[in-house]
Amino acid sequence: MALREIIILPDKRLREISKPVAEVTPEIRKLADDMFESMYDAPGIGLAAIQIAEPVRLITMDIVRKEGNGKSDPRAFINPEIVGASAEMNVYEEGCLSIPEYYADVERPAVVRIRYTDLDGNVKEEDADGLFATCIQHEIDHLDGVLFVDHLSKLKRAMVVRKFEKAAKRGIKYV
Ligand code: K1U
Ligand code: ZN
Repeated sequence: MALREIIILPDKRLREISKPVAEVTPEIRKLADDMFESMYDAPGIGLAAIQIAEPVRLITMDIVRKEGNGKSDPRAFINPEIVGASAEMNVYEEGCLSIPEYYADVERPAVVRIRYTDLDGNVKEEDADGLFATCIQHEIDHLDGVLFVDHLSKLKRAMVVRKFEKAAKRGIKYV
């Protein structure tokens, strides 16, 4: 396993559309291991491969760790797709490891049905609700070059992007 650097706004690679994984190879499993290590270290509850500059459709997640009760449920999603969404919406205050120290309310479908391949190569389908629904939608957005600030008003998004552009020019590093 290796700790990898998480890329930060305004890095243009965050806007790339990630490529599907053709086969679950040892390289993909190694990438997932690196992502788990980097996600736990950050710390975060989710990570898309593009956040460590790997433009492939792979996500890691552990929403159980958030409770801080010593339990964990590491999960990996390969080529995840949303195949259904509820009309009911939910608002959650989101954060992003690629936009450090900025949080904002985002409205998304409360329940989504997802299809994905697991690390054993099995195609699976399941319903996601609560934080799982929020997090999987946030991470799938990353695979399509979309950031949670894109769901905010133009003014709010412009303010955040400008702040991070200025910080990058001044060489300010978020650790
Ligand atoms: O994709 C990412 O940038 C990770 C992001 C996932 C996410 C959080 C909240 C709503 C939607 C998606 C994070 O993990 S931000 C950090 C965070 O939420 C957290 C960190 C430590 C403990 C608990 C939560
Ligand atoms: Zn994010």
